[in-house]
Amino acid sequence: MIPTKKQFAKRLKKLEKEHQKLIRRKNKSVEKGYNGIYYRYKRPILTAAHVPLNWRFDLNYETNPFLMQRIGVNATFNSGALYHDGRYLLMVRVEGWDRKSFFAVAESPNGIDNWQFWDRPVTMPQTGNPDDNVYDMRLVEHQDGWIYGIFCSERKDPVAPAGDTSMATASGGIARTKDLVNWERLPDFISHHGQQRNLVLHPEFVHGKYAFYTRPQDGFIEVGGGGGIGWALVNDITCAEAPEEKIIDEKTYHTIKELKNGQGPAPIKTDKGWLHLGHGVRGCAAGLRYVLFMFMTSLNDPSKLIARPGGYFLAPEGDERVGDVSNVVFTNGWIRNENEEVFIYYGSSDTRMHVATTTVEQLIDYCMNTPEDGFRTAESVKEINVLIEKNKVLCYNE
Ligand code: M1P
Repeated sequence: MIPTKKQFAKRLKKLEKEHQKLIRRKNKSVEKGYNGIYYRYKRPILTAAHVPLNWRFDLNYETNPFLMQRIGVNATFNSGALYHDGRYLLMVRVEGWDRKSFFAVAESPNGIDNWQFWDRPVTMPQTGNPDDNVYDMRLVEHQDGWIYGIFCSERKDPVAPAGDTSMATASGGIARTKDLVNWERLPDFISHHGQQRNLVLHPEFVHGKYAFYTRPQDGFIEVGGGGGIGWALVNDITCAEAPEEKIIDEKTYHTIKELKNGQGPAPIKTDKGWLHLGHGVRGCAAGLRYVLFMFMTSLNDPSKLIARPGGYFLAPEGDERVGDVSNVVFTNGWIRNENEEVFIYYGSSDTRMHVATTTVEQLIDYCMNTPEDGFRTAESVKEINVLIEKNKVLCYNE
């Protein structure tokens, strides 16, 4: 039976009420399990259900009496971030039921909760070679005055044999804007070292050039001989071509980045050096495991590592471990505000978004004072013994 207009109106009211309740819900940091490095939060900050109702439902009784969802949203994850004029903004990767990802801006008054999407998703101009899919945008306010969006542009591989419906290529898409609404698309990044995912623009000129963190890879999934996080200087961003890519953070046997690693958001500048956050991937019987890790580079030379804390910084926990691609945390956005607080935005299992909060001071301390990976069990045990010895001489009187 076709619902009456009255029933339709009642259902719509209920939907709107639930949606508003979800958006307005407060989030709280979790004290339990605090590690002194950052706070996690009780709830995800963005889910598919946060996406505006008028992007998904035809709200007209005449054309949609069953109030069916006409366009489905599957996930909201891997978001770029920008702190602009005191506003906390995320460039969210929204994935539809049709598997296509697109970008949409969500804004929060405090960086933690009350995230609300802007009126429309981003309409990204195309190059002469249209994207089949786009995702994982890094937002960077560059010294040149533009806000850049650097993202992965995925296309069907033109050399895929007939009948192969999965071979794809990944390239670094580049676009710029002043307001996150109107975008100028620039040609894709040209690499001479294979495909590119996890391309990130450094926010300042280096030797008068644009500098990029790259991730050369032999294929769409496998990095192969690609090696790790690369560094490339580019003369002109309107036709970005990197003649050379130097690996600055290599993937390494028996570490959290044994199979691959990638720069997360653009690094944060501090008086002690540049703070970097990235993701590392290792294989195990359950498949690939994605975790976050940190390092620091020199202020004078952002391609030179000055601190390499060993192990992971943040790994999937509890519900974060389960989703469309389980056992994954991934980051491409963080914000440092005027109080030197840092908001780390991360996606879990390619499904939803979370935040963790800390400070610049804590992140520097973490990077400078966490032992490096010794690459062998004996070295790890040695570090624990060093700590036990150090703690022996302590005596806290109440
Ligand atoms: O599915 C896990 C992640 O896989 C890719 O990252 P990487 O290229 O390092 O393997 C990306 O597609 C990322 O979006 C995704 O979260």
